[in-house]
This record gives sequence, structure tokens and C-alpha cells, in this order.
Amino acid sequence: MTRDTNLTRRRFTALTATAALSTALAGCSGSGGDAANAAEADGGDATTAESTAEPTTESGETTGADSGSGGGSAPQFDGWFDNVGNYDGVVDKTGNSTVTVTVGAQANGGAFGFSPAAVRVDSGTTVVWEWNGKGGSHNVAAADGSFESELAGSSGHTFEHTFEEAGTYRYACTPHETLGMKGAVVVE
Ligand SMILES: [Cu+2]
Repeated sequence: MTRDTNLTRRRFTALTATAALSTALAGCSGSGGDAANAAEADGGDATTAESTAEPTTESGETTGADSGSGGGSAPQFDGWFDNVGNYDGVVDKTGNSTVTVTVGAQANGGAFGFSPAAVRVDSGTTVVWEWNGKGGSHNVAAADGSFESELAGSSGHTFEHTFEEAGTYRYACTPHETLGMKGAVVVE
């Protein structure tokens, strides 16, 4: 009885691990046959295979999302936009001293978006966030704490920040961050 139970558990665990691994690899690329075979053929390397498979899957998603902008200079958002429904690459707004981003754009299951979600600007550019009055109260809060607006809900409300230093600045609306209300400013 005990032996049977243990055996069943072991087989179940093994099957689950194999299934999970296969799923991860399948989602990674269409030509992952070699990697899958290698991992399954040698059970002793299962741990190694998993630890390499997971990062590969994540970086694959990031690369796919950013591949539209091309080249090696695409900014790394480290998954920041993974759950942002209206992220559509980095919109080039260089050459403008002032750039406007709408707060409360239709996205992420309601009026929970910044639009454009990601913009590229020159250093010294002032970004003006303009509320459209939809989706309740929003704010603009930098992930690194370098800027943060008040919570506001009325149409026409604005908040601005001037970006003096090159870098990638991620921000979110605190109440709706988990819904995907996030953005970024890439400063050149
Ligand atoms: Cu919000």
C-alpha cells in the first residue's frame, strides 16, 4: 500500500515536471525539438534544463515585444510591459521640447492606459501628462520614485516632469498598476 502510493506519487511528479518543461520549451520556439529531447533523455539534468529554460522563455518574450524597433539599441524594460495591453513599442517623440501623454486612455479592460505607453524623447524634454477624465482617479508615479503626481480624476488635469538625464524611466498609476496601467519614458 505504502509502496504503491509512493510509486504513484513519484510517477505523478515526474509526469508533471516533464509536462511543465515541455510546455515551457514549446512556447519558446518552433525549433526547440533538440532541447526538449536532450532534457527528457537525461533525467539527471532536469534541474539544469529547467533553470536554463525559464530565463530563455522570458527573454524570448521580451525580445519578441521589442523586435519591432529593431537593432541592439532597443531599451530593456525587463518585463515592465508584459501586462500592458496598449504597449505598442516606443513611440519616437524626439525633436519636441514638450511631449503630451494621455492619462485614462481606453486600455487594459477600461480607461486604464497611458497613451502612448512608451515614448522616446531628447534630454531636456518636458513630458506633460494630461488627464481625460475617464477611469476614475489616476496618478503618475515613477518606479524609482524620481517623480510622482497627485491622484486626480478630472478632465484637463495635468502633471509635468522635465527629463534632464538620459535613461529609461518607468512609471505607473498606483491604483491601476496591477491592471497594466504603466508607461515609460526613454530619454536620449
Ligand atoms: Cu489609473
